[in-house]
Amino acid sequence: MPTTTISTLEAWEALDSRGRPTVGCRVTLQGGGTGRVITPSGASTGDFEAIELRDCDDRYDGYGTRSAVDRLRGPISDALIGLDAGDQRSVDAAIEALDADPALSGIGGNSALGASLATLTAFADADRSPLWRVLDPSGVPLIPLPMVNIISGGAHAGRAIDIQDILVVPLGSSSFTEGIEWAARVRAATAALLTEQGGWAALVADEGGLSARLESNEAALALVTSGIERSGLRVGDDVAIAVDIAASQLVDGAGQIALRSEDIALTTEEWIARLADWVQHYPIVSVEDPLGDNDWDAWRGASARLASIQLLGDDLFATNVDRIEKGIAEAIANSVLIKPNQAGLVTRTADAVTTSRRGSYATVVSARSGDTEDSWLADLAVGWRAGQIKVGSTMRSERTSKWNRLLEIEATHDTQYAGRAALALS
Ligand code: 2PG
Ligand code: MG
Repeated sequence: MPTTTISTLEAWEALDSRGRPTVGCRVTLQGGGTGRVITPSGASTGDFEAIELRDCDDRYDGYGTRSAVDRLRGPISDALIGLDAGDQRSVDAAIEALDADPALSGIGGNSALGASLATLTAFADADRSPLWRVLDPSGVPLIPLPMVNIISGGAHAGRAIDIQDILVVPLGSSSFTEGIEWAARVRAATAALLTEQGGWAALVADEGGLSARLESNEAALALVTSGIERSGLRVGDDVAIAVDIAASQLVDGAGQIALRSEDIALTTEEWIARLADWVQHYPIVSVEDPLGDNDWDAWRGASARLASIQLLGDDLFATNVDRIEKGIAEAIANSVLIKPNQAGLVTRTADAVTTSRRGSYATVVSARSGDTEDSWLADLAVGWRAGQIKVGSTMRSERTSKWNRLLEIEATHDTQYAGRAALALS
């Protein structure tokens, strides 16, 4: 029996960074290797992602995960014990075989990801290799370009503004270490501007970004642009802006985009025109989920109109190979957000990265708004050579654990920095 045979699987209810229950899982191998993970959880979840199992009872407002933990201790454990952790595809196939629903609603996407990732990290432990090295056995480690949250709205900040995330991309930086310092500098400058504007409480949102009630969505874009200026960095050359509209949260009953903080609803054509106008006036290089996750026609229109910048599908693609293949075939968007818990399994996530790359679509590995102190996401981004990573802001430990892991890898290895070239810009 190889020393990497799975011998035990343990599971427990843990808490995520929003204080909601999630799933902890530890896998131990015959030779003593162990892997332990706590899974993340989103707030602006799309319709096409793997489904989390929740207890829907009196505890934790219904968010309890005892049922997910039971699946891990019972059927998932029974299916995995005796399998080789070095054969991730067979491990994931054994988890998939327990559920007739591809969205994993029976065993839970949260339980499935916990077991799948704990297996991968246990194998890396047994191999005495960093996790990224197991995924990229021979390459010079490619450190991703960060996308860093500055202002939050939407479901992450009490809907203070409608746009969910306004982020910065330090595209002129020559290393990750420099890029993250630039992003922190812009965050501090933007916070100082908010304070000076008077009366605004710069609250910390779910992902560590600033939150404030501004007069409009555009005012938030103007504020971050001023923050870049104030930080002494060159607007657009050193640091540019990315936005995540998370539009699935904004689509109203008539299929329009409702900007509730401004009390208006726009047709998708009017909305795309407005976005194109913002791209002209602000240093925006990346727009994520500008439209609802089922409105392929409107996405087609946006793909033509916003072709020069990175158009990123998150809820649209849901880290799902079939949806990414459809997007590539129809030239919809040009880049893919990669979230392991949208897919529910390591191999599904890895296949989403491979499919995107085959279609020349850029990839951005992403944390969730409810995340954990784990840092494996940083290793996945390096190991899969994703090129870009989005983790939230430069504060709150569930965010800095990922940045810190990238700082560590860059400081202790000969690395290559993905930098500006990772962006899907034409
Ligand atoms: C997103 C993520 C991370 P959530 O929409 O990209 O910012 O948010 O985890 O709430 O889906
Ligand atoms: Mg998103």
